Amino acid sequence: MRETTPDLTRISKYISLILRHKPEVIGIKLDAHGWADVNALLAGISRKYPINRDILDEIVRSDEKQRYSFSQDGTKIRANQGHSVQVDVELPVTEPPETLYHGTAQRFAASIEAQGLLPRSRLYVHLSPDQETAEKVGRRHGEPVIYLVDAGQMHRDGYCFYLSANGVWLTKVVPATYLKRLEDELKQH
Ligand code: HQG
Repeated sequence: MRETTPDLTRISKYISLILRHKPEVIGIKLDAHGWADVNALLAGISRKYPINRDILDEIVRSDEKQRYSFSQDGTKIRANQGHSVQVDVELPVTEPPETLYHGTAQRFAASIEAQGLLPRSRLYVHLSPDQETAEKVGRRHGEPVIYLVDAGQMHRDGYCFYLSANGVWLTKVVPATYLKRLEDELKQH
């Protein structure tokens, strides 16, 4: 994943856990907008991994998905998207492109085609701007399948879309009627 050292990847995964899902693992709280105090985060992580502000800066700077942002004054940090905890990261409502993509695993296909896309443990369904990104997301779960999402029609029908600071499209649900499965081309490769 990350091209630098494996240790940074491990620390970054821990930071994702803290800033998206379980701040309590290091005894901190996120504020209503998802921000954590940088010093409190560093103190908490340092009980498990060697870290300092320079290392954190490097993790944030080099993250290939730009998962984290600092506040303007640099004293706070938050995840740009992906939360399961109820926070409002002030995502701008944004008009989506006509088509967005969702990569998932084959084994979820029947359920998705019956129920549509649901956020499951996260606050939103995550959608990708292109097929290639969706394929990578799907492969995290198993043999991938990609859905085309008729985001333009959803938008015209009144569904809200949000664009995260790192380019991930988010929406609450995608009813099955707006989904089209990209037929099994990927399996040929
Ligand atoms: C599936 C990564 C059955 C859904 C990525 C997905 C992304 C259903 C899984 C971000 C379903 C949830 C999010 C239904 C949805 N029945 N399965 N009705 N509706 N699902 O990990 O979208 O590396 O919570 O298809 O790049 O895979 O963590 O969501 O397979 O942007 O920064 O339920 O996480 O970024 O899985 O990934 P996830 P996701 P990070």
